[in-house]
Amino acid sequence: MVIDTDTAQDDCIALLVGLLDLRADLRAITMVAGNVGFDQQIRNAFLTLNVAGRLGSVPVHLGCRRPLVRPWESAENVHGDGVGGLTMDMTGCNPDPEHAVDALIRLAAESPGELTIVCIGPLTNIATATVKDPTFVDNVKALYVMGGSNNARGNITAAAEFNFYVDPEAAKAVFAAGFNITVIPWAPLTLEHAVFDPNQLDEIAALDTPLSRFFTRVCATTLDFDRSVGINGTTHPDSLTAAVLLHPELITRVGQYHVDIETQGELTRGYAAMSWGVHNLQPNATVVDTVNSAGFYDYIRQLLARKTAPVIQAH
Ligand SMILES: [Ca+2]
Repeated sequence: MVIDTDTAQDDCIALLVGLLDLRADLRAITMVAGNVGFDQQIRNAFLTLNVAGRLGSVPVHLGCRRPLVRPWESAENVHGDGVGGLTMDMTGCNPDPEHAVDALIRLAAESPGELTIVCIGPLTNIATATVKDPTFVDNVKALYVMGGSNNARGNITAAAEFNFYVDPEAAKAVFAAGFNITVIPWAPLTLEHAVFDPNQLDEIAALDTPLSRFFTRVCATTLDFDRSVGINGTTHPDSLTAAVLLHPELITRVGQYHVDIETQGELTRGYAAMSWGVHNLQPNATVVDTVNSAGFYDYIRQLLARKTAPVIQAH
């Protein structure tokens, strides 16, 4: 697997899933413009590699620094810097010189039909790879895409979820390209099944491992934001996306949908129209409707209970 990420808050937890789950074979981390400033996202990825004790073992490839046709918009009002102010000495933490789009194309071509990409940021890199290499779609086994809402509320606007809103043209292109896609939507799935409540956050903090301390710090800013908008806990769509790839038994119901992305709407830029089979549209995606939320929480808690050995002291 590869994780394509705009690394901030739950992206970091998704990276931990890819780095620490014994079922995962994480070949690369690819970076795309999204949540917070691009250079901050790079630092966040290396901070996560460090706390996992995996610095130097997985390459970080830098990808597209802005959406296909629109200016970049951040979610820094939600996530701050994405890691709760953590810093460390980045000496020796160098991204791989190969561009993320080229890395995605190469990794897919090296093992046709075997690579799954966990897409937890805007889909700019994936759309670009699709344009650059006509064989990319067929070489990729599957995309697990965090984005959109299934006939439910957005987050950055009433209609739209952030990843699809930031680069709607990329999202539209990816859903039209013919990939085998599984979608992990923001609402209702994340809001109903992937929010850790205050008791669960206390349990995680009580683990008092390097990973649990990292989790608490990284999620603190987003938790403040979530509470300000009426969500009583931390939201985990990205780590859920990685988790259900590795543990499909966590999924309790899916549906087949035709998914298309609004690029022109006056009020609905980035809206994902998820058609449920009655509009004469061929399904192009499997959308996860429900998961075992207690099982997902237990999985993350057990992951964070592991004792890792960070190489560099973070502050
Ligand atoms: Ca993300």
